[in-house]
Amino acid sequence: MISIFHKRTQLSVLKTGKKYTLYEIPCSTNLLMVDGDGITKGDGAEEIEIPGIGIWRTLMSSVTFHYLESKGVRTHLPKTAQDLSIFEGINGNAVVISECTPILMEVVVRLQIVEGSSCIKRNQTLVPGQRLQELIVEFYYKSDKEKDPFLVVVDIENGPRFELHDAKKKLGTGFIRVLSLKEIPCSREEMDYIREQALKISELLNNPILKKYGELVDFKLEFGRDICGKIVLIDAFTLDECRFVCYFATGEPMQDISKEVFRKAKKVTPELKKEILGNYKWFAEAVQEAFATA
Ligand code: AIR
Ligand code: ASP
Repeated sequence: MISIFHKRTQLSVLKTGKKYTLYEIPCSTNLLMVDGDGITKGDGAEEIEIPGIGIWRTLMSSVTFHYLESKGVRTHLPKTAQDLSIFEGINGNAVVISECTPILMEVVVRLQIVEGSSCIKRNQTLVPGQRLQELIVEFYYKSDKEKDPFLVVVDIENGPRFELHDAKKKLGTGFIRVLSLKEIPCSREEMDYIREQALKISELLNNPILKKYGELVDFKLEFGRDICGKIVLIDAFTLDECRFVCYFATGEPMQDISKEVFRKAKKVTPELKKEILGNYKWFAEAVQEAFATA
């Protein structure tokens, strides 16, 4: 873990996640979110480090979050611009965020179905290559040890029941358990609001400049509650959270340049790390062109 200083005071760590470390900022309710260059797969089962990837992820995510904010999406970004030069020990791999309580749910939006999409395993009427007229929005319960199960809300007489199902089994055959009252991530109404926000974000991300470079296939979002209890977009938007199939000027077949490259790799080699780093740099620059002035 990196030591970070603000006016000679070492920042204390609030939380360490798989990818980010959150540091407390003295005399502030904001936090510093630092990307530590790790990349994981299999719900944290395998982790490698790619030095420099954090800078590209931070760039693509912060440009996207600023763009979404400017279009009316509430995010974890603080209301006033933050000066990162007051911190020592970071180098383009950190953002200041306002403190939020995460909602333990992953929200996936699908614009297309491709080979490897988990929804094919649950719904065999979906086929790879399919472009969706009506986008699919799905919810998953955030639990590494249960492998982020699929969250299904069933309306029963005395209110909604939140069921967990194995995300990789045909629906109806992979029931795991029902969430207890205190585990329920948010209300039915909040889920509807989150779905609406996810669709709005999808429309904003499907931007003509980005489309020049390739196609956004699907992406994952996370939400949290700010100190006023309002639901805001949190976490990040990077190639770790989406599939993006890029076009090549050379006419080569289209290729998914997202974290899928790491997920599918059988062996980690220096060449693989270089390829992944190159993909992330390329995407950060494309995102910057698409969103920085939009
Ligand atoms: N995702 C889901 N959990 C974690 C992440 N990052 C993202 C994947 C993919 C989308 O959600 O990166 O872009 C759908 O994944 P899947 O495996 O459900 O088809
Ligand atoms: N479940 C996430 C992913 O596949 C993170 C991880 O695997 O650790 O991207």
